[in-house]
Amino acid sequence: MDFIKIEELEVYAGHGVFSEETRKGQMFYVNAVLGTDLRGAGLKDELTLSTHYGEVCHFISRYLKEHTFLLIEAAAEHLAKALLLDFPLIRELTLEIRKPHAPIGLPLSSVSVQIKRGWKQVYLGVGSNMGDRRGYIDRAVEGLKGCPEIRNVKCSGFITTKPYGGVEQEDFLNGAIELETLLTPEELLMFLHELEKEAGRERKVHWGPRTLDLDILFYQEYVSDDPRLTVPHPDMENRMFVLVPLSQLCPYYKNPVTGQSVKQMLKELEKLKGPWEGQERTENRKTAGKA
Ligand code: A4P
Ligand code: MG
Repeated sequence: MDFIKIEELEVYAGHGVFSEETRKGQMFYVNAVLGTDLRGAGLKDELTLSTHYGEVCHFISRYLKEHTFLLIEAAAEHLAKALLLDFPLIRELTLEIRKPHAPIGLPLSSVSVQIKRGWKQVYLGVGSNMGDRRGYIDRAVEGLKGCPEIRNVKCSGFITTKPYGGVEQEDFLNGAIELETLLTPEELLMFLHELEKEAGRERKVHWGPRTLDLDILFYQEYVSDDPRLTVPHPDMENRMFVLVPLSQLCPYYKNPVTGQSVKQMLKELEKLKGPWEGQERTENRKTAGKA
């Protein structure tokens, strides 16, 4: 990752918990480190391949003057999101807002907040085994694409699979989805639950039939063993219905816990269960949903 650094940008604005602060305003100083790829712009000497730091500075200044926040925490959070949404080549940023004249009634050289935010690479597993399976999945994909804090949504092919886990039920349609998001893992899970709810998902039987199931398989390098959100998905190495579509999207992506790539996991599983080809068919996108 390369960086563009903006140091001590002065902005006169009105953020603070005291009415005096919003009325009179005061000077704020902004530091920003923009994580991006500068190779193309560097080689070609071409501004359109980079992020115009002048535009970023004017954006920051305008944003902090046009909005009013009680807390510099909120100013930083909202400004970081706005920058990441408006300047697509910025993958991550560290943003500091400094307030040297904070009215705390004591001598103080400065107070500041610093946050780091960015687009995270995520892989989801998706499955359905009730009703119009492909329709439920397609609507979920549209739902993901419609979320402003999600971008670059890409789907694997979809495959028909026998139910895994011992519950007698209809065959599944399974796939994998790649996306980038500004949502935290917990926020993303909540959003996925909303999409499942919109698909009329009812939670009656664990591992039972469902109109739509969306699981977080990988969330960049994030690792959590909390049962409410276990990431990477703990059982993926035993699931053909996860590894086959996932290997279409990211064969060399490594599980941050085991260090095994998706391709290696699939190879190990195929050693145990036999090769995927010939067990169940890879579903053609045109016929998907009609089964
Ligand atoms: N949860 C924890 N970690 C995660 C995560 N990484 N992603 C929690 C999503 N959710 C996660 O899930 C139960 C709880 O798991 C959630 O509330 C969440 O907080 P659920 O979706 O309500 O219930 P579930 O899906 O029945 O349970 P579970 O354990 O998530 O099952 P799986 O792993 O989703 O497996 N066979 C085939 N062929 N194809 C399938 O798609 N799916 C399952 C369900 C079983 N057999 C299958 C398939
Ligand atoms: Mg689930």
